[in-house]
Amino acid sequence: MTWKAPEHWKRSLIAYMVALSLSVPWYLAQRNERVRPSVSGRVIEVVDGDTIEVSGLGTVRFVGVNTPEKGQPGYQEALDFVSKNYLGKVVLVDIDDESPRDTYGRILGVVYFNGTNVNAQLLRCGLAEILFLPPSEFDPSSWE
Ligand SMILES: [Ca+2]
Ligand SMILES: [Ca+2]
Repeated sequence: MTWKAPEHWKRSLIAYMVALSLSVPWYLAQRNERVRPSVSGRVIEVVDGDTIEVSGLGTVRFVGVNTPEKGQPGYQEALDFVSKNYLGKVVLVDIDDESPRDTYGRILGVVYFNGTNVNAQLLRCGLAEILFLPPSEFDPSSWE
């Protein structure tokens, strides 16, 4: 004796499958728009030691660190370092999920080049100091 599901069960199962197949891509698209884990682009301008312009993305501020401002000691060194090593290169930006942009509208993120965390590299080279502004996805104290 074989058991057969009633016809209305089958219909509701199909309706459920259809709803699921429609909602999953929608959910992923929503999630993607909100989080956008990492975006790649070319460094088209180095604004200063901790701020770059990335094609297709905009102005990116290296999160978790700060390099000296114009007129302060170390400003030129940080600017030259970033220009020499990353200008024209394609980088991957991991946008800060907790604070995607700062108050100036700049994207906050960790910049990677060939797998190297550039934010951490600036710290290690003594060109930047930690600047931790919560909430942030990243903990710069774990980079050194
Ligand atoms: Ca992220
Ligand atoms: Ca700075």
